[in-house]
Amino acid sequence: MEPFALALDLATGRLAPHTSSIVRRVSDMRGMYADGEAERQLASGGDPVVYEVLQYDVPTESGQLVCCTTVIHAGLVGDEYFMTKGHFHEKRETGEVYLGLAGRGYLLLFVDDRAAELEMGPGTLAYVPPYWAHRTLNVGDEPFTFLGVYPADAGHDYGTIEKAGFPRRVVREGSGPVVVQASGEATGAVG
Ligand code: M6P
Ligand code: ZN
Repeated sequence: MEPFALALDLATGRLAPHTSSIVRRVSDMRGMYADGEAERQLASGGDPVVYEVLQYDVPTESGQLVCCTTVIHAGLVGDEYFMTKGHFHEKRETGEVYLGLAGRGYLLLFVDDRAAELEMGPGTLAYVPPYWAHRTLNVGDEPFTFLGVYPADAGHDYGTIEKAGFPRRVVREGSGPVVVQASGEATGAVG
């Protein structure tokens, strides 16, 4: 791998050039939102884009670092904010760093019976320790964008989240976000 420099637009999260991208719509996230009926209606209606990931690929080997940006659009499925699928790393002992670029978001994390949520905005540097599952979401009216850096051989384990879900959700109550237990019980107002 040769050294390289990319242009990162701090306002939009656009990375140029990028060599791969992911676009996830509501229909790509079946079963992940609490309100299944709202999810089905959105998916069979306009099926909006929930988030996009732009990445400059490097070899998937120990020592390499992936740099990617994520743009989560503003929106709700029922009362739950647009969010990423969320994942553990297949190599559980690898961590990740996020840097908030624009918009307002949350980072949800959990490991075993511990859960955490971190508010994110422009300039927030958030650390995902090894072993913790992580999911981000947009609680604002504008796109929430952030840079992520993680070991290229970390791998994404989505299956565990698809089966077990996250222990906490972030929903809109009135005009702002509230963190609730996945069962629906409030843990206290935030933001
Ligand atoms: C961040 C990083 C990426 C991840 C993306 C979307 O940019 O953690 O590795 O792919 O968010 O999250 P997910 O893979 O959970 O859909
Ligand atoms: Zn990750």
